Amino acid sequence: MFGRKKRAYHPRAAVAEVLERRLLLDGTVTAVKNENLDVGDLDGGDADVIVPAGVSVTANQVRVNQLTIDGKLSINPNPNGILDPTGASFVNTLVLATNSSGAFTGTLDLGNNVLIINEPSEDAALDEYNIIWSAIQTGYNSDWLGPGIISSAAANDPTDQTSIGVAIVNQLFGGETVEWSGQTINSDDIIVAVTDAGDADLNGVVDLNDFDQWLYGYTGGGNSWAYGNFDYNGVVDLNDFNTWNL
Ligand SMILES: [Ca+2]
Ligand SMILES: [Ca+2]
Repeated sequence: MFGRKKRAYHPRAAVAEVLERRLLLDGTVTAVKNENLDVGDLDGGDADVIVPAGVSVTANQVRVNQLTIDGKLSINPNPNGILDPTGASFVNTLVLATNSSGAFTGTLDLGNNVLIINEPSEDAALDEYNIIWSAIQTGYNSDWLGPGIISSAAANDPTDQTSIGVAIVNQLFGGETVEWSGQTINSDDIIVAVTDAGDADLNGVVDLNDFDQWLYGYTGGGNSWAYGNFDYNGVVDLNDFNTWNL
C-alpha cells in the first residue's frame, strides 16, 4: 500500500509551521475561515487535513494521510509545467464532501499538477476510482469550474487542450511497481493528472500510443480514461478520437 519511501516527519516543526500560517493542529489540521489562505508546502506526514465548507485554501502540494474537502483546496500552478513532480500531492484517502443528494460540494483544483492516492487493495482502488471518476466528471461538466475535481489550467486553456486524466496504476503498467512523476507507486494506487486532452497513458504527451489506447477502448476494451474515454461519458467513441486528434 505504501509504495514510496517513508518520508521524514517532524511533528514539532510541522506544528510550528502550521500555526504560523494560522492553522490548528490537534491530530487533524483544520483550516480556520480565511479567504485565500495560502499554506505553502503542506507536508503534514501522517496528519489529516480538513478544509471546511466556506473555506478556501491554496497550497503548493498536499502530502498527508487523509484530505477532506468541503470548501475549496487549490494547488498552486507548478511553474515547470504539467507532470513535474514538484507539485505532486499524495494522500492515503481523499474525501470530497457531498450533499444529501450525493452531489459533490467540495472542490479540489489541481491547477497543472498531479495527485497520487495510495490504495491498500484492488477492491479499495476500484471503489475509490469510481468516486474520483465521478468527481472529475462533475468538474469536467462544469467546464472545470467546480465543484468536484477541477483544473484552473484546463479552465483557462482557450484551446481546450488541457484536461484531467485518471487511472489505476494497473491500467497503465500492469502489476508493476513503477516510478511515476517522481514517486514510487504500486499497481493499486490511483493517479490523477492534469495533462493534455487525449493523453490516455498519462505520460504528458499525446501520440500514437494514446491512439492505440483509444482503439483498445473503442473496440470494447473498457471505457476508462486510460482506454480513451476523454470526455467522462459512458462510452469510447469518435468524440474521444477527436479529442485525441485535437
Ligand atoms: Ca501519452
Ligand atoms: Ca467518451
